[in-house]
Amino acid sequence: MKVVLLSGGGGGARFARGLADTLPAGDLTIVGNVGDDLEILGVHVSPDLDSLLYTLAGLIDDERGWGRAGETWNALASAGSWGGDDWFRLGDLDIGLHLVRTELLRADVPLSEVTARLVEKTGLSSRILPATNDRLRTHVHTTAGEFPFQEWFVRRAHEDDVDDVRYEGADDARPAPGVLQALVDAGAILIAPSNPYLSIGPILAVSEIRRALESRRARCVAVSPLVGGKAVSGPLDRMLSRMAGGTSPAHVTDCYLGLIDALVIDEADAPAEADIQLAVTRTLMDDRDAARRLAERTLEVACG
Ligand code: FO1
Repeated sequence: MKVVLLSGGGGGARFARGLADTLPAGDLTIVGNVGDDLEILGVHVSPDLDSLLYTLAGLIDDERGWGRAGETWNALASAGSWGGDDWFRLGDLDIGLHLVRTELLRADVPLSEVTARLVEKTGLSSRILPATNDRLRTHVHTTAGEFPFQEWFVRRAHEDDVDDVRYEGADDARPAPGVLQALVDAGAILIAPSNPYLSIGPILAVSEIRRALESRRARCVAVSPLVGGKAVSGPLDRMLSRMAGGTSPAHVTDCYLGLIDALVIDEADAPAEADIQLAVTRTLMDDRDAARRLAERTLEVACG
């Protein structure tokens, strides 16, 4: 069965690895967020696509949750000493990938083709597609002003409370080649346990992707990124409380109104009743086996 996963980095990437460990080779297509992308020190960085690539290829630093295992930071320290930006930490191993991507993009190779070439180099059988090849950037409106995503998330350590999120360029963005066809061909569509505002929001802000989900024939199942009403990592619980009024499963499903048929939630979040099908399981992916079990359970729910 062909499966499409909409995903950010981090938890989404770990869930993607669980799916890849479960599904037959070639059955998984991942549509990745590009709203976090940035240009820094002359290179184009696609953090979520890279977390997916590194995690699936076994290259990720599992503890940090982003970047390469065994990383060193000499180039960054040197750039910093010459007055360059060093708040966004690019490691020596990581920079190699950004150099290759940036060179190809400057030669007008679209991001989807660049990503396909990088995936091919790892020998992975899953497909990773950027949601769009067009420029789409997440900005957050906070109590301290409006910031491009990484300026707020990394540079300001996501300390300022968020009132709103804007996806610059979304109105004109078209789905990357292969995205709509993958959604039509899918036997199941899954939404990773990623931040609905910051990771999945930019994907759904591409109107043709949202419309494809609204008119889906396959079931669509999301996995809640909350455990006991708390984000496993990152600012989601604070954002949901402030922007949606709470951190229950209903507050998560409200982010996906009309787009999902079921939500997989953690045992710690089970409510007495709900408007939508809720499947309860253990969602914490503390190791690769736990991610595979969550993927298996989510696929069962998707198959009805
Ligand atoms: N996250 C940080 O918290 N600090 C960093 O300096 C940082 C650098 C970085 C470099 C490459 C990359 O692929 C990811 C990186 N991340 C860093 C993670 C990233 O900012 C976020 O986790 C994602 O954008 C959210 O999914």
